[in-house]
Amino acid sequence: IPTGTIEEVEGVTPDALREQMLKGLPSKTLRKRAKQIVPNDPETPPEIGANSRTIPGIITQRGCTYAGCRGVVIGPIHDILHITHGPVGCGYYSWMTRRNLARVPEGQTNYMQYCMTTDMQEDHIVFGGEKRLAEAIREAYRLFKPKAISVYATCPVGLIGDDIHSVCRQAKEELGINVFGFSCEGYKGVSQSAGHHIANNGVFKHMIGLDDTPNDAKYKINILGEYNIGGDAWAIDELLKKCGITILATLSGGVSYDEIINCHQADLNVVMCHRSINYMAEMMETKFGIPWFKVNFIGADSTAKSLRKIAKYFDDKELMDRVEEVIAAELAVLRPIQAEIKAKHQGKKAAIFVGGSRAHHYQDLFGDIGIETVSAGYEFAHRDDYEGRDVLPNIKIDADSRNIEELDVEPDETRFRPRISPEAKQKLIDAGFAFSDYLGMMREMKKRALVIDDISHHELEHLIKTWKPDIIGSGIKDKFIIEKMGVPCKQLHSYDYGGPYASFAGAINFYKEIDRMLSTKVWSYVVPPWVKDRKAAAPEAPA
Ligand code: CFM
Ligand code: HCA
Repeated sequence: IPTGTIEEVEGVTPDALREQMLKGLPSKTLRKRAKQIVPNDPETPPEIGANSRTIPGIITQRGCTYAGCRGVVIGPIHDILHITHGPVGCGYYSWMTRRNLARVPEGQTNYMQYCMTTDMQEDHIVFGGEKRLAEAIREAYRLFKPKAISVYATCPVGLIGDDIHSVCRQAKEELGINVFGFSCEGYKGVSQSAGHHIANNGVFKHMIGLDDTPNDAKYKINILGEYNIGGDAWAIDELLKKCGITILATLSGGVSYDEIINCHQADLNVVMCHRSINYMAEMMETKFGIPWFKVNFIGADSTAKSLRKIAKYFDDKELMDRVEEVIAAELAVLRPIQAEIKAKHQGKKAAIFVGGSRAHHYQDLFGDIGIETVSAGYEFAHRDDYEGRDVLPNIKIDADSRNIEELDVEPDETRFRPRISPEAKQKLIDAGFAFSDYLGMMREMKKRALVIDDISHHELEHLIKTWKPDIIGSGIKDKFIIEKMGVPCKQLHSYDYGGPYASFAGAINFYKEIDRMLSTKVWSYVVPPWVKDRKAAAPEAPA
């Protein structure tokens, strides 16, 4: 639990800033937003309004269910042929817009650069699109001969009621390959989060456990919730290899279909992004007996902590020693660079608003170089990602679970194999080891830091004007608005073409990048729109 309180920033208390943000909103909107803007308490995280529908008229950064399913969780599997069933726009706008990288060996299949869609026309909306879809699957098979085809329903498909699942079942029979569909219509749920859930269920049902070939490597793990943005998964892979730990599959970054169908052979699942994949971790534990815990490879100390946790789980002296050696060698390179950059930026302040996990993880990385996060929030995470998983039983209505098919998962009697003895597990728990748990963002933020769920542009503008953060971590939808207000914005979704930022090597990249961004003179030339006397505000700016 971090010590200290954020009493005020630039002479303004968190409560006063919150008032400013809420002032003037219509009363219903105000009541709703008031629940979503809360000063933090790390000891007893306050209840926050999360995972509720954005009020129309508020400019949000959120995406849709289709984006969460096709774009985030399944899209990165590079040798599945992904077909978007719908009008051309959804396919087109999900074509390589997320930086999930893949390095595919010569001779192996990579469909990542392709964009496949049924391109529905008015005729199909009126008379139904199932035939069109069946033809598209056949055509795709004829041209590419993929191992698996995956179909994604977009909004109009749900509205007209095409049964994509029966089309997929028939195609599977006809073609003799794995074909499956996702009812991930964009309007389901309140954000991309519903799409994660639908994707997890489908991957579990149609892929996990298909290939039972044993794997006799030592220390076999899966990394869940790591999507290889900017090469993060490669950086983690390299680090774990040095320690002698084998990654069977990374769900779903830089990963192949064959790796996924065999990944239930692992001894352990570690979870990076809890929000997008906690469902999978739970289901694999129930069905196969694979335990899971949360890790974070973003930030030097967090990376070291996560490595030690994995080594401790395996309870093997040789592994523990190797992990310590690797940590020592990596830190010997990292610490001097970190210290030099920290000396320049100690005391600066950041605000971070991203997705469903990075607004938490990146606080550690900024903290490494002395930059404190005074305000943060997720776009679409749920209360457990803020307050900790222990609030789960108290959450009565989970807004998007109403629309999501739940899978009934039971232990698979023939394949269920406890990976760790109950005694060994209990010993770890007694030593403070948290399985199947996530403490959430709030317990790791300072008291009274302002936590803002699904922040709007209006609120962001007040934050910038009043608290004047030195840097903001966010995404493409607000980056240039922020920068036109004179504040550098690091995209923490796409990494602005940079990365990797995970592991020790990635942390060094990040320190240097933030140093460059904060050190350039260009920000002193930018005059925020609310300043009247532009010349006086930036006397040195080129005319
Ligand atoms: Fe998980 Fe992600 Fe994130 Fe996410 Fe995303 Fe992403 Fe993100 Mo963009 S899975 S919740 S739905 S860590 S795409 S790789 S960067 S919003 S914080
Ligand atoms: C998505 C993908 C996204 C968008 C990024 C952004 C990503 O939400 O569909 O808003 O900058 O990481 O690519 O989150």
